[in-house]
Amino acid sequence: MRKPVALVTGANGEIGHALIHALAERGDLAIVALDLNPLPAPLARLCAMTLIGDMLDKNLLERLISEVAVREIYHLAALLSTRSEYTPDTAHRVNVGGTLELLRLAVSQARRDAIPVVFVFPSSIAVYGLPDRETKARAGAIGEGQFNEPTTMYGCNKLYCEHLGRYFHKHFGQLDLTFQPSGVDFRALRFPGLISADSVPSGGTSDWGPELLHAAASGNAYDCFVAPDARLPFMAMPDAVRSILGLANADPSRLRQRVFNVGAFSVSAEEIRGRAERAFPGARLGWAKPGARAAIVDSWPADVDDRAAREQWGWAPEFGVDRAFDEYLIPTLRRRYESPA
Ligand code: AKB
Repeated sequence: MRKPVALVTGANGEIGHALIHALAERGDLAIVALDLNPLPAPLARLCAMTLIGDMLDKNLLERLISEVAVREIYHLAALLSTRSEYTPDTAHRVNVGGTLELLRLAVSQARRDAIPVVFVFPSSIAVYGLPDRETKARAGAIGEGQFNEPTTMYGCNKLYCEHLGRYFHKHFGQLDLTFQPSGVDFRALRFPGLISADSVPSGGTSDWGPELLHAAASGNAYDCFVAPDARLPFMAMPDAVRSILGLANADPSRLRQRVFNVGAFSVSAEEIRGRAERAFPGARLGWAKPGARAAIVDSWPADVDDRAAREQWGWAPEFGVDRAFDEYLIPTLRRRYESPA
């Protein structure tokens, strides 16, 4: 009998690390981690199997479902927005090609055992494209159906993969006109910028939030690449992981859509800087001249309307802005940089 598992791609990223801990704590499925790079040993010990390789490698994926029964897929692997602008072809290949391979794997797996596979896809506020700062200021918290005109390759990739997921959720291969269900239970979250006290992201455009905070805590100088009044929705990493598992575990009969905004709090760069300076006096924080990355931030919403997630699967963040900074980020960063591991 093949062991039932949860597959985590991009396991070595910031969400991957936090999610593996949470899945291990949940404890109902063994974990298979897939990444291009080896996991740190303590994390690898929480997994039944760690695969070092490329999700575009068909042989690797075929071998995987011959050895284990994949019941849940957390497809975290992606090139983030700034990195994708430097290498758009690679971004498309990895972000879209990788998702397509994983969706195919989910169909094969579901058909093989006649058991649905839950496919959780972290999408992003990058799917939105607001035309200018004035519209952004006026729009406030925007709903899933608004401004779906991404300005970045990454945003296009995420929006298209949401559509792919919806397509696979319904059926796969409709030319025979039988509309056989694919067995893929696709569920996506549109994440705001994420802030972890344990890691600094790389390659993203919302990175100014976490970069500024980590720099202040570690005593490094930092010039923020967005204007002081630039505003984004953000979420603390523990809430991000809770939202992933909340959606994965949601009662399918209550879900009326496949893609959900998830929000926590909305802050400006000036507000994050103020909080960082109060917590870490002597922090050396300044402003760089806003450039292309700032323009991307200007095209993303200031806040998201997540009523659908709240109503359909009970989403509620535990960390509003005060709690996120005062009870999670600042104390954890203090411990981390005062006594480095
Ligand atoms: C990025 O900045 O690319 C990501 C995102 C908002 O999806 N953090």
